Amino acid sequence: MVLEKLGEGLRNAINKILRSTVADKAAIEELVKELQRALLTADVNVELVFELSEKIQKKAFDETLPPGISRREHIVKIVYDELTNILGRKAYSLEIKPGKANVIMLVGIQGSGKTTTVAKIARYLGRRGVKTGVVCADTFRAGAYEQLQQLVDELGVLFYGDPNSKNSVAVAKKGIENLQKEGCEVIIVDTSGRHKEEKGLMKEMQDIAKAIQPQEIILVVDGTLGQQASTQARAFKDTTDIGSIIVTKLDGSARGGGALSAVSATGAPIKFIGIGEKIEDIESFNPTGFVGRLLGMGDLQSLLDRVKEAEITTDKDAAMALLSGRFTLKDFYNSMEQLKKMGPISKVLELLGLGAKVPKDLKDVADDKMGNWKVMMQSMTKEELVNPKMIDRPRIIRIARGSGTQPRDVKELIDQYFAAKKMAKMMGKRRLRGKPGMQLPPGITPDQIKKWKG
Ligand SMILES: Nc1nc2c(ncn2[C@@H]2O[C@H](COP(=O)(O)OP(=O)(O)O)[C@@H](O)[C@H]2O)c(=O)[nH]1
Ligand SMILES: [Mg+2]
Repeated sequence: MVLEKLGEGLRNAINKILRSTVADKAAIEELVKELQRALLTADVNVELVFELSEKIQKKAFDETLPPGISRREHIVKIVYDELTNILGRKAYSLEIKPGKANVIMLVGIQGSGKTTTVAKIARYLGRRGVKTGVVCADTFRAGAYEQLQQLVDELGVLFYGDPNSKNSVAVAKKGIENLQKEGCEVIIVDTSGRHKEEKGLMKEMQDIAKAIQPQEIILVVDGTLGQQASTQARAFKDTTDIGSIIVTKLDGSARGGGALSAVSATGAPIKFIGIGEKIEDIESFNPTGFVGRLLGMGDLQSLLDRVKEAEITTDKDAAMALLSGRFTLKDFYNSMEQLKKMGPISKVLELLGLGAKVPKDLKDVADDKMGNWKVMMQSMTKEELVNPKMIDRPRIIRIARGSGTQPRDVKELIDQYFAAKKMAKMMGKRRLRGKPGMQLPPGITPDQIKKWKG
């Protein structure tokens, strides 16, 4: 299992909070302490760990709970999100342009796992139907040629090398030429990495890259280095903008978590991870899935699904409340504000499949005028808020003056309100009819819904 020890530590911490009777301050502190211990043991950078702890502590109490989700469950979701964050969140993949030979060059210091990884990627691509060839351009290390040849021997992967040449650039060029003629879509070039320090390695890389013009250069980094891995990653990222990274030896390494998070913190995309000595021990790296597995998918996945669902329900119900027919100006404002929390209003309505049905004005206006609306509403009387119909021209002028806005702004708010109301009348009846067991968004009561429905 990859990062076994880290996963165990994280799972223990999470199970503890899930089993606790109350998720109070003390329980959160305990959770954070255990997470810290697990992460620091895995050599994750201290600053990263403290940043993560702070975020978890803050969000644990600051965020509104989605309906039907307990504080404890919500906290687990937060932990999951924050862990994913330090691993980069995004998944990257190899980009293979069709109709030409894509040259990929692997670099990295000796022993990092380049040659093994060349063969692993060749197999990986071959199994996905990509015609792949490999070139041994390591003319430095004795036996490099045989090593790669043996690794790819039974894979149906084309191989090029020249055990008698000492000129790596010439071999690389010749290999690419040959394999191109054979119709390879991807050609992977293995290099020697004979320079041990970053500077020399980068220079060596640039020399070969200049000669063979690869589409992509991949730095292979040894995951057992822990957070030290970031030194190479950073030097690499500064040197090339067509670079991505593979972190190897994450199987059984106690410091792999540190390596992954530190490399990810440099902003260099991690495309694969090496998880064993065997040729099939490679995976494309997907931070969300990876963290899920670390934390022990099964139970966690259903919890995450439930939180997500509850969040979507909240969105929907807030929208429905907005669209439910008879509401006061204040209800209108509250609902819009609720929606706004979830993102740009136009986006939220689109997600709900309502985008097309909502008047364009309302969508455009709502996103940037709500601050003004609030001030104007503060200048209205209680009666006006409940019954906006009574707001005539003199009242409009008074409200505008009181809120430091223009009468046309006040008029616009009122128009928007009536537009929303009209639309709601059309849709609300249909939409709100019978929704047994419907979860109400926080702050909205069944009575309110009844009132809105009329
Ligand atoms: N456990 C483990 N060993 C690996 C992994 N990748 C490479 N190795 C081992 O690391 C050593 C060096 O690998 P090699 O490919 O020759 O490195 P190179 O010098 O960069 O070409 C070999 O013993 C490999 O079997 C991995 O993901 N996990
Ligand atoms: Mg090698």
